[in-house]
Amino acid sequence: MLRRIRVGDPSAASHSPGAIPGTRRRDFLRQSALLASSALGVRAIAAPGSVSAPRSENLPPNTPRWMKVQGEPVVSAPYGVPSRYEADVIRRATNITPTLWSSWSFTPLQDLHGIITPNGLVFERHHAGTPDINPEEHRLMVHGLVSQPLIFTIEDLVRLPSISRIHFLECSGNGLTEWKAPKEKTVQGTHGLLSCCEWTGVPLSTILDEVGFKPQAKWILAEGADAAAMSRSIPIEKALDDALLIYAQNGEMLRPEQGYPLRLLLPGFEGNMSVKWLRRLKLGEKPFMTREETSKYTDLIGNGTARQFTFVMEAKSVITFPSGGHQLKKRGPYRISGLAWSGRGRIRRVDVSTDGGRNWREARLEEPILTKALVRFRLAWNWDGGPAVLQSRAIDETGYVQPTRDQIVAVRGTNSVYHYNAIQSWQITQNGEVNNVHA
Ligand SMILES: Nc1nc2c(c(=O)[nH]1)N[C@H]1C(S)=C(S)[C@@H](COP(=O)(O)O)O[C@H]1N2
Ligand SMILES: [Mo]
Repeated sequence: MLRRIRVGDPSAASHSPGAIPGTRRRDFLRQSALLASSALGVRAIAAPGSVSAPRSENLPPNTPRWMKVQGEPVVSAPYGVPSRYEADVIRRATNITPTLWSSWSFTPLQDLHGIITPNGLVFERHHAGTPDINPEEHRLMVHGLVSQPLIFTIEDLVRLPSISRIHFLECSGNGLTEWKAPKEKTVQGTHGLLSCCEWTGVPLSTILDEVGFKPQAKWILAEGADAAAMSRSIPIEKALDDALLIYAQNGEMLRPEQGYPLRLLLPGFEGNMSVKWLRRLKLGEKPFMTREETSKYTDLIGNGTARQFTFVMEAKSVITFPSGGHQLKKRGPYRISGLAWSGRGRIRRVDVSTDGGRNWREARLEEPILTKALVRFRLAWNWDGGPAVLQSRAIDETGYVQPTRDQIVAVRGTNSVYHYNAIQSWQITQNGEVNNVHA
């Protein structure tokens, strides 16, 4: 026989020690339960007067199976992994590269909460795969226009004064498939070359002081120890400002894919300049004109010329719920949620439109709002069951406004690969499907 349970009923409270019986609490819970049921298609849990009809022996009012036996013993997983029910929350590789060595995988932004990307889900971009580096055999050499060239071990570096900072890292190729027509189905594909970690390391300025850089030194060549020997020229101003030599990520040593045992991090700059597996810094007077800044990482403009050294990732935002591939089950209240970021500093405001950009409402920005970091935004929305087009627009502290697609195409044409930061449109159809469209 089915039992009726009322929230606040002392018999129900036995399994929820925090429950406070009382009318106001009961009303609040009732409203939340009803809201949850209408917004998410979840059953109203024990809404007063309702009969709970369990579809499984583990649902209320039964005692679930997992309360009747002991669980897994401590340290069954010496290094913990997510629940097996989260097996779909994974990086996914692009299908547009011919090999998996010079390729990339995307962060599943649709499944993440808050602003931090867990280490196992940080997108990867390698030009020649991930090297297997023994930290004891790894060195950082600093030379060129310096008074004292030096070679550092990882141990040497870790002993120097370190700091931790939360910053986003975005590949300048994020969204490259979207220039001409909407292509990727999900936000993982359209925006997933993006991560945000707490990075720990030594300010590059500290190392430059150690080696005593000469006044004529204006650029630094950074070289990786992978088979691609990935190399980029870094302006000295950035090196002295907020550049970091990173050895740890979200509290543990870097993951091999992220540059173990040492990487450069240039907050707010295009991802490719944050050289992984860093082995060499050479100070010089001029940019070194490496392959990655001549043939690659330049932007063709409509008039046949190209831009070079487009370092900064301009302000951008995207709605992650609801987003491509989601299915809204019924009309009613939803909470739109998404991410905004700017390579120039803090996000000041995010606006959201549900009618393809005709009307805009200001979203709520969630703390913390950090410089050159992802910011989570949210907005309540009532879906009336009709067609809708959801968009978000970021404005950063410099006053820069994220462009519409038409605006960026007017300035840049559609022959670029990198630095696509147009407003993203998610179309909601009458059946509640969510699609990537250009609006
Ligand atoms: N040595 C080296 N550094 C590198 C790369 C590389 O292939 N080799 N890829 C770059 C590119 S294009 C990007 S976007 C970022 C990606 O960092 P992640 O793999 O940690 O996400 O690393 C950059 N640093
Ligand atoms: Mo990149």
